[in-house]
Amino acid sequence: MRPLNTFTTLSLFLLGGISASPTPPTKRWDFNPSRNPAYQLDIVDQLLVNTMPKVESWMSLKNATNGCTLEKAAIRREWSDLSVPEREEYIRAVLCLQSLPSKAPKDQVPGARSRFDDFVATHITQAFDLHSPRKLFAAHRYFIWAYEKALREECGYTGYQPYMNYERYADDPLNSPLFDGSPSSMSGNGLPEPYPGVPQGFPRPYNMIPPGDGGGCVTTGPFKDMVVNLGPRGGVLPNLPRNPRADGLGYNPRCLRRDVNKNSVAGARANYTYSLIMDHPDVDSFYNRYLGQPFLRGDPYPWGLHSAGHYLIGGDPGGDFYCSPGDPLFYFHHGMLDRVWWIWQMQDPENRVNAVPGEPDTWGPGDGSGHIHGKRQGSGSSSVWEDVIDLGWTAPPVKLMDLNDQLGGLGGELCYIYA
Ligand SMILES: *[C@@H]1O[C@H](CO)[C@@H](O)[C@H](O)[C@H]1NC(C)=O
Ligand SMILES: *[C@@H]1O[C@H](CO)[C@@H](O)[C@H](O)[C@H]1NC(C)=O
Ligand SMILES: [Cu+2]
Repeated sequence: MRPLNTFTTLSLFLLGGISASPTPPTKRWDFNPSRNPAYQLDIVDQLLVNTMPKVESWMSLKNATNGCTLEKAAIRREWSDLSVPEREEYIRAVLCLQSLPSKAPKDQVPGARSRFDDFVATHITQAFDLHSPRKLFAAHRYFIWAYEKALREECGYTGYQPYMNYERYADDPLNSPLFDGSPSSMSGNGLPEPYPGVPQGFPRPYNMIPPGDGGGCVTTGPFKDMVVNLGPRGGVLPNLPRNPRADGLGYNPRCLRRDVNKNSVAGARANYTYSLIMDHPDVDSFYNRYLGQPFLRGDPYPWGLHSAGHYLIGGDPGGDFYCSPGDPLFYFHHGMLDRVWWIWQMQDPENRVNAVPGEPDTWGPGDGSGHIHGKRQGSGSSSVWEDVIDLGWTAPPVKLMDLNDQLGGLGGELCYIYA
C-alpha cells in the first residue's frame, strides 16, 4: 500500500463537491458545447476528442482510482472558451493572490511581497531540480495545481486554471481574447523596445528566435499596473534593473514586460504539437522533442514546444528561466504543456502514465538508450520511486510518482481533464 499523503480533506471536498449535488447523469467531459465559435477545433483538439474513448476505457479499468471518475473530474478550459464573466473572475483571483501577504520567510526571500510571489520564489530557488528530466513534467503539473488550489482556496475562485492553445494565438495574438488588452484579457503586448531576440542552441540562422514588436512595459488590461518584485536572474532583455541579490530573491520592483512574439509561437502551432504527441511514442524522445531536440533540420521554427510557447510571451519575467512564473501567463503556457503530456499519456495509458524521462526502470516502452539529456540529472542514482517534489512555501512534499496520473494521483486530489 502506498502511504497516505498529508493533504487535508478540505480540497478533496472542494474537488469532489462539484458533482455532489444530484446532477443529471450527463457526461461532464462532453466539453464541445462550451467552445468559442470563433475557433475551429484544430488537429490536436480533434485528437483529444478522439482520445476520450481511450480515457474512458482506461478509467473503467482503473476502477476510479482514489475516487476520481471522469464525471467528477474538473475541466480546465482554453482561455478563449471561457465566457467574459468567467475570464473576469479568474483575473480577479490572480489580482487577489497578488495582494495577499507572502508566506515565504523574509530572511530567505526578502523580495517576495505577495502570495503570487511565493510561487515565483519557489520556481527560482528550485529551478534546477524542477527542470531535471525526471521531474520537469510532474513538478510543473504539481506547481500549476498548487497555484490553482491557491486561487480557489485563498481567493475564492470557483473555476479551474485556464490554458492557452498556442494555435489560436499564432496568426493574430494581439486581437485575441487573451492579449487584446481589454479588461477581460490577460493584458496585451509590451511597448516597442527592440532587443536582439532569444538565443537558441541551434546552428545558424536558427541560433536566435527573432524578436517580436514588443519588449517593453505592458500598458493595457488588468495587469498594466502589476509590479514585478523578484528577479531578474536569467532573462533575455538588456537594461533590466539588477536585483540586489545574485540569486534574484531581493526586492526589485519594476513593470511587467512582454514581447508577444509570432516568430516564436510559429514553432508551437498545432502541427508541431500533433507531431510531438503522435511521432514520439517513447518518453525520452517525447521529452527531447518537447525541448526542441534533436535539431529539426529544414524546419523554419525548430524551437520545440516548450521554448516556442514561453517566448510567445517572453519579456521580463516571462522570458526568464528562473522567474518566468512572475508573468501570470506562465500558468496558461505550462497548462497547455500539461495538457499535451496528458494527451500523450492517454494514447497508451497503461504503458505511458508512469513513464518518466531519463528513467529506464519505470513502466513503459523505451530501453533508456539514446538520451540526449543526461541521465539521472539532479536525482543522484536513487530510484525514481523515491523522488520527492517539494514546493516549499507553495505545496507540501509529495512523491514524484504520485503526480503522473492526472485522474487519481495524489490520493485522488489530482482529478481533472483538459477540454
Ligand atoms: C470497483 O470498485 C468498487 C468499489 O470499490 C467495487 O465494489 C468493485 O468490485 C470494483 N470492480 C472491479 C472490477 O474491481
Ligand atoms: C508545420 O507546418 C509548417 C507550415 O506548413 C511547416 O513549415 C513546418 O515544417 C511544420 N512542422 C511540423 C513539425 O510538421
Ligand atoms: Cu519551470
